[in-house]
This record gives sequence, structure tokens and C-alpha cells, in this order.
Amino acid sequence: MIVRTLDEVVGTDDDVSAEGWTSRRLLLAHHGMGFSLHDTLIHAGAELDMWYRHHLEAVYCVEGEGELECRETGRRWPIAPGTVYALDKHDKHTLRARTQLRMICAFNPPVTGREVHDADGAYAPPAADSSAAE
Ligand code: 9YT
Repeated sequence: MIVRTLDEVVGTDDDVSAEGWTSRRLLLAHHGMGFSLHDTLIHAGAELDMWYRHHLEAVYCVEGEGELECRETGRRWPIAPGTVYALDKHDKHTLRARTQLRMICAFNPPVTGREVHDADGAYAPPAADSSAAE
């Protein structure tokens, strides 16, 4: 059994920041669960264009207010505590944080470490098996 707390992650290599977000990576590929689990803060005012070409992601909002837009259809949804979205089709999307958002995120395949977004808003595929979620 694995037991970790957010306090044990904050300030370590598993606490990863980039422009507009901070991702506290509670479970990573090396934990062997088949997914990674992140407690992510989207900073107030951030507008993030993302496209996880190599991963599936589910995102559950537990704090804050914002908006999600599908860049393929233009459809928009309010984001508030209790809302989950799942990028089941590697959807190109934009997330806007009106206030700081706290999001619980799961990635399949799991993030391996300190990934940050590339120019397309994607994370690189895992080195060993890049075909799992493409
Ligand atoms: C909600 C979202 O996708 N934010 C970007 C950071 C990423 N989810 C992560 O690594 O936690």
C-alpha cells in the first residue's frame, strides 16, 4: 500500500510549476498504478491552451470558478466545484481560471516526473511505450 500526503509532496521534485499552474504529483508512473494523480492549482487569471495528444486526462474541480472551452467545437462549460471533465478524445481545449482553481487530475498513461507542456500544450509520451493512449 502507498500512503502519501500533500504536505510530503509540496516543495519536492514532485511539485512542478509552469506558467499559470502548479501541479503537486501525488502518484506518478513509478508508483505502478497505471495512472498518475495530481492535485493541481490553476492560478487566478490563467488561460491555458492544452492538447494532450499522448495522454487521456480526467479533471475534477474541487475549488474555484472558471471556464472550459473545446477548441474543436467552440463549446464552453462553466467549471466549479463538483464538475469533472474527461479528455477522452485527446481534445484540444482551453481552461480559464476566473479565480484560482484546484483540480484533481488523473493521467493515463501516467506522467513520469516533471513534465511541463510543449508548444502544443502536450506532455511528451512516456519513453517506454508511447502508443498506450494515442
Ligand atoms: C487542469 C490541467 O490540465 N492543468 C495543467 C496541469 C496538468 N493537469 C498537471 O500536470 O497537473
